[in-house]
Amino acid sequence: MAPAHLPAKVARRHGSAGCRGGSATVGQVSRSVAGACPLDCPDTCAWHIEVDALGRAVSLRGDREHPFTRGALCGKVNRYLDALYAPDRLLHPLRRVGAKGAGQFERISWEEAIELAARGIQRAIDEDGPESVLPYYYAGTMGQVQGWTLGPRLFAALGASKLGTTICSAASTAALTAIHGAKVGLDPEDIAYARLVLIWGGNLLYSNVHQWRFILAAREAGGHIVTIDPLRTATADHSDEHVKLRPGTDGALALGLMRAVLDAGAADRDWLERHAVGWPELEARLREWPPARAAEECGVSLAQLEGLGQRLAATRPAAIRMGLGLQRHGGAGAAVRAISAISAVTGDWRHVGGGVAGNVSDHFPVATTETVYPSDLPRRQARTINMSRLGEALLTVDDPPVRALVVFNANPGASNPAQRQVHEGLARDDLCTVVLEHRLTDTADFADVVLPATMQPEHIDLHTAYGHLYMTWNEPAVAPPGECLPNTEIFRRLARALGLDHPRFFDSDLDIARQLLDTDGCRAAGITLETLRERGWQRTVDYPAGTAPFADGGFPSPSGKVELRSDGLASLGLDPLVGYVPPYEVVDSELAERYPLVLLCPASRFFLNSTFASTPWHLRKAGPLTVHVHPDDAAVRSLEEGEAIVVRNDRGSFEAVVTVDDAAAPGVAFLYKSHWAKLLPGGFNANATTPQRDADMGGSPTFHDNRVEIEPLRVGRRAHGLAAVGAAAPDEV
Ligand SMILES: Nc1nc2c(c(=O)[nH]1)N[C@H]1C(S)=C(S)[C@@H](COP(=O)(O)OP(=O)(O)OC[C@H]3O[C@@H](n4cnc5c(=O)[nH]c(N)nc54)[C@H](O)[C@@H]3O)O[C@H]1N2
Ligand SMILES: Nc1nc2c(c(=O)[nH]1)N[C@H]1C(S)=C(S)[C@@H](COP(=O)(O)OP(=O)(O)OC[C@H]3O[C@@H](n4cnc5c(=O)[nH]c(N)nc54)[C@H](O)[C@@H]3O)O[C@H]1N2
Ligand SMILES: [Mo]
Repeated sequence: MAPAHLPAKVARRHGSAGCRGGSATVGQVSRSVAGACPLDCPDTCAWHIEVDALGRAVSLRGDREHPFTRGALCGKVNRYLDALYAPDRLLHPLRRVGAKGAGQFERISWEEAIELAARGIQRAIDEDGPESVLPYYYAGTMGQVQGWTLGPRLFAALGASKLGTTICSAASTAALTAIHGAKVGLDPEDIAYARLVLIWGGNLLYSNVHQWRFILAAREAGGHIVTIDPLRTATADHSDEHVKLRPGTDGALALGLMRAVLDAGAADRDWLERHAVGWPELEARLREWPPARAAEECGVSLAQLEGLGQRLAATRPAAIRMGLGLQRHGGAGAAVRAISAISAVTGDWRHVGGGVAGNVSDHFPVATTETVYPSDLPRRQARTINMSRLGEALLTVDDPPVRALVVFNANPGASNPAQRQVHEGLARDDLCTVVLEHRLTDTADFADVVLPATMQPEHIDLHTAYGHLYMTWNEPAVAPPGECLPNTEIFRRLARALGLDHPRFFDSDLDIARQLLDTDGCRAAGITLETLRERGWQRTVDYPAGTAPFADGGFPSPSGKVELRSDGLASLGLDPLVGYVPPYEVVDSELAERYPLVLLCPASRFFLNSTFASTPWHLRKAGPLTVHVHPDDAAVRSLEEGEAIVVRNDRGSFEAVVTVDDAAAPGVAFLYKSHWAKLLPGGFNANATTPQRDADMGGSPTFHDNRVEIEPLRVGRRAHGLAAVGAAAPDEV
């Protein structure tokens, strides 16, 4: 394990993203290399890795000059080097020797491994056509180069099934695109200027920690901070007000609040007339949403809803920081639209610090599509498979069936809904599965071939962000261990083995980065590969923080306005007007008889999805898989603090321990995602119960719209393996 406590006396950078020298001996820092945290998180931190004379990374710290992340890393990433040097790091290609899922492998050479993978893919193509090949990937790294470029390019050229990348935020994307034209909005830095902040469906202190500093700045200037969440999270605890609404009813809350603004005479009619489409229709619809109706639907008191409505009517600027938790429900897209509409109704876009900050990644002018599908490379049409329905795709799709699956930057065996189906599908004997990974995950255990991939300090990458407006460069700091290769190089070798010879399959990582940056937007922002490598990070928009870029409209929608009524949605058969779509299982009273508890499963403080879920420090800090149950619900079921339980519904079940608290309302239980299923006593995590059902927009999954029942694990009261490692050592708290 790398000693993480060595003195980090290094030349302070501003400028070179590359190396800074010093005459160091072993263990002493000899150079500092600038990079980016690759994790799927809004914050995309700029970091520096200190490397010793032996070429080992010895410490890691945040870049103090980065305007958004400002030198602090989160607790889990402070221990990133534990994961880099963890004993479970894969160092060599492997071939499966045991049953699928058993995790038994033997070491093979790269030549054999690539040959095996290529043979599996070719056989699927020969027998069932190219659509029987499915690449499966997500944001295990958010790096643009190691992420979704050479792999998708290769598979598109083969004519493989395309992947609908829905698992996280597709409903939010569809809704933001419908209302604003793209994923754009309030600069998250500017929330410091707001005098009212609504933190809506996001647990910032766990999953967007660097945002908090800007919220504190707003509060120090007299701002009022409200968290809207069914759970009393740490974020809610640190806010001035908590709206503890019924899960999945945010759209109704937004309509009730807009109605209150209207009733207070505070709708900004002048701004709406000039910069919105559909206000008269929305105004008419708001007449159907008196605050009392909204309060009842959301399970909040009328006094609280009216109080917040009056505050919203009276306070400018008001900022909304939208998380993604609220859009893991049936009515997700409608909710994101309705919340976004608030800022138009209040005219908040006029003001610095007013408006909605959801996903802001479309402010990054990178040429993703052009890079993945270069014009000189023939591309074949193919069907799309929704990644959130992977279980179904592997078990029931037969036109053609999926015969070869290539997984990278993702761990669907832990992170996907309908986990039993996913595992059953992965266990199919007639499926060839290739997994590019750092460790033997729940998914890799089912692979025919496992290919060891590099981690962030070992490869080049380029990062956009979804929670701030700075592009970041990642320079390799250390040599890859063992035989690990970057994803890109693995795809080059695979292309060659598949007999492909077009030069676009062999572009270098720097070529790809250059292609991504070849846009007018980058030119306007003064970003080139050279400037980015030199400086480490750069702002991606051509206006500074503290600007209200949408004060006079200019949204990237077809009309250039906020589209409260969207023709695009109408053409999809969806309600064109901002409105409310109720959740599915939350409001299903028949289902509630059998499964009385709604189970939420949001971001864990110490894992990043299932990343870090095998690293000892992180695992110890996360503790055993623990379901929080309200005292009333615990009493009815005779559940005692700390006892082993089974959580189940028709889709499956998992084992956990219970803790009794009132963070949620009666009828709502919760736990944090995503322990590795194979490290849990029953072999499944919460996703054994989560539904494979699309939300209203985008084919998004509905992880939090999930009804379950909980009972004590009576069979022999099995002691929970993880409970033993659950207690944190006192010095680590
Ligand atoms: N530490 C850590 N950070 C992470 C992650 C992680 O796993 N760990 N994951 C990363 C990823 S991939 C993502 S997408 C983001 C996710 O992070 P967030 O955007 O914060 O999303 P969630 O964690 O799903 O849920 C956030 C909050 O929404 C609440 N919520 C659930 N249902 C509803 C609802 O119906 N209405 C409202 N108003 N709130 C609701 C949950 O109780 C939770 O407190 O975080 C990223 N950052
Ligand atoms: N119950 C429940 N489930 C959820 C959610 C929830 O709220 N509740 N949230 C969902 C959300 S928001 C998301 S985004 C998904 C995330 O689901 P996934 O995208 O599957 O994320 P992880 O489970 O973290 O798996 C990422 C894997 O990528 C690997 N990886 C990282 N970098 C690289 C690389 O450079 N090369 C290669 N080859 N591999 C790499 C890591 O080792 C890790 O195993 O999970 C979803 N699952
Ligand atoms: Mo996500």
